[in-house]
Amino acid sequence: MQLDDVKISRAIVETYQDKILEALEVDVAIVGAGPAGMTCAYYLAKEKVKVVIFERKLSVGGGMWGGGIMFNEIVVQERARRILGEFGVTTKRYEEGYYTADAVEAVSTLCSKTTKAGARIFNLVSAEDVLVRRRRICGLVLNWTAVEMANLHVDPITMHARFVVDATGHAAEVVHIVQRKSGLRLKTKTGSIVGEQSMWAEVAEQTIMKNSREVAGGLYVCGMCANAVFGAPRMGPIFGGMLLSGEKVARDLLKRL
Ligand code: 48F
Repeated sequence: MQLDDVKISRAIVETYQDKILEALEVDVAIVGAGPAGMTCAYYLAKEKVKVVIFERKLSVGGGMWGGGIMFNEIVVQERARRILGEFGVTTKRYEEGYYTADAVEAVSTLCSKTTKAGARIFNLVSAEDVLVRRRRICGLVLNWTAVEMANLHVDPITMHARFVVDATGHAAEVVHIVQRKSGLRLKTKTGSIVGEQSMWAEVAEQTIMKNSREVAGGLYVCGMCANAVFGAPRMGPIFGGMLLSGEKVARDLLKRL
């Protein structure tokens, strides 16, 4: 059989069209395919929840690839090692309470298990706005990252989700949009984004659990975004909190879906 170049193109266009159409109405839409967003999607997809992730960049993994200062090893604490174990990521004991994992193995395994569990990841797509109806976040406004980068005046498309999760890391992009445009009061102590504090792993890894929750009707925060929004420290290259936060938001959402 001879390969038909146009058939190859047709196969891509038709299957992508099916995928994106399927993604326009979901239970949960997650913005950001970093460790927190992927973990959240994994635990939802495992329970047959219809979940999609939109990721701005070409590659998934966010800040996990580079470990600390580009030494591609991550650290997790005892509590979080269980999650890496569930994914099948190898961990090595460094000292009591400290475990390391290869950052590349961690990202690629998280991504593989998350997509195989049924979560759909759309890379090269940015969330540029939200849908707000009856004072509730109920969807996203999406555009190609290439459009954003080229600063082209091209209108976006929209999708509907019963819940949206901001997993955009330090930038907390979705919550910033909601704060700027919706007029909604956030469920923080000030009613606005409190802002991230300086690095303190011990406090950051504890507070992230209580900060990983609903911040406005229909909108959850997870991962570093949770601490940035509720005003807690950053934690640097320890990644246990990202995994535990993703799992916690998934558990909370499962109760509501
Ligand atoms: O930054 P990121 O890895 O967030 P995370 O999962 O993990 C944080 C850690 O990497 C690290 C840490 C804290 O000290 O331990 O920072 O909370 O992943 C966030 C992802 O969101 C994407 C971005 O490209 C990245 O891959 N992203 C950000 N804004 C948008 C977005 C957007 N508007 N639309 C789509 N994707």
